[in-house]
Amino acid sequence: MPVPIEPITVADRLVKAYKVADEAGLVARLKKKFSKTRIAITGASGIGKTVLFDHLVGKAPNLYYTPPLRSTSVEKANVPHKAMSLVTVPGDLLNPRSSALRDLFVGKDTVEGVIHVVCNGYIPLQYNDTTQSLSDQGVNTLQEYLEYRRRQEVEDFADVLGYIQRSVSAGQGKPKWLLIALAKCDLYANSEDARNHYIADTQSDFVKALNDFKAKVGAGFPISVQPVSTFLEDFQFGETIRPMLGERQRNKVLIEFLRVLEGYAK
Ligand SMILES: Nc1nc2c(ncn2[C@@H]2O[C@H](COP(=O)(O)OP(=O)(O)OP(=O)(O)O)[C@@H](O)[C@H]2O)c(=O)[nH]1
Ligand SMILES: [Mg+2]
Repeated sequence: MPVPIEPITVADRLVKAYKVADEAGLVARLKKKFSKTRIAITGASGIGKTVLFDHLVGKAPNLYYTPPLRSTSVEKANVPHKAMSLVTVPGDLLNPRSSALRDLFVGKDTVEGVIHVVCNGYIPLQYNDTTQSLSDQGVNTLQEYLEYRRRQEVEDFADVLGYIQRSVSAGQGKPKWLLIALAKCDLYANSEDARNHYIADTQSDFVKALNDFKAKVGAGFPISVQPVSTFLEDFQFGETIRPMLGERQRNKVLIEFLRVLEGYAK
């Protein structure tokens, strides 16, 4: 008597094909290729997050690239050909910022890593600034303006570090690293003052905030500081500061930044 042959359905074939691919390691390789490391870009308003984001996700540079207006919501995109997806947190101290920070730093959807942007105070005048309001706060010269903005940068930095630290302490294992971007470095590349403020001077408010954070999350938490430059534009406050990098040097700095970022995203 002939043995009955079991009919093989399409579904059976697919299951079999999946099993073969899985055993050969192909499924794991494909998953790795298409799963992106999610990274938040944080920092105060006007610090350069969206312009950096646009350069990393391939929206810029192009001939017609112009810097965006103040962001009012998060921006999300993948970095082409890299296993990374980026999300910016609008810097303005209003609703979109706090809800974005909550979404990105609390719960199981917490980001893997953080790019925190600072720019040595080279934040353009904001919509609510007037000469009078600045003068009332003792801000009249460029030096006073930069110091005033750097104080705001530190406040914002300490706030974001608080989010990271609470998330790490909650035991989620995320974020896993922090990359501090010294953005617009074309405007202050040789500045001893900037070097001291961000790196060397343990008395600077910035370094103090970072040391406080390190003491809380432990020495093993990876942190690095990397200069970056994107849009070569003059900065004006009383006097004009011109970018001191040419396009080729800018590209080198940007590529180096991407290389460091990629090292974390692997
Ligand atoms: N010289 C110079 N200027 C820059 C650079 N990047 C950004 N800028 C200037 O900084 C401005 C603000 O940059 P944005 O990226 O819009 O700032 P943001 O952090 O996204 O600000 P919010 O959207 O308000 O949170 C831009 O309009 C440019 O004028 C840079 O690399 N070099
Ligand atoms: Mg923006």
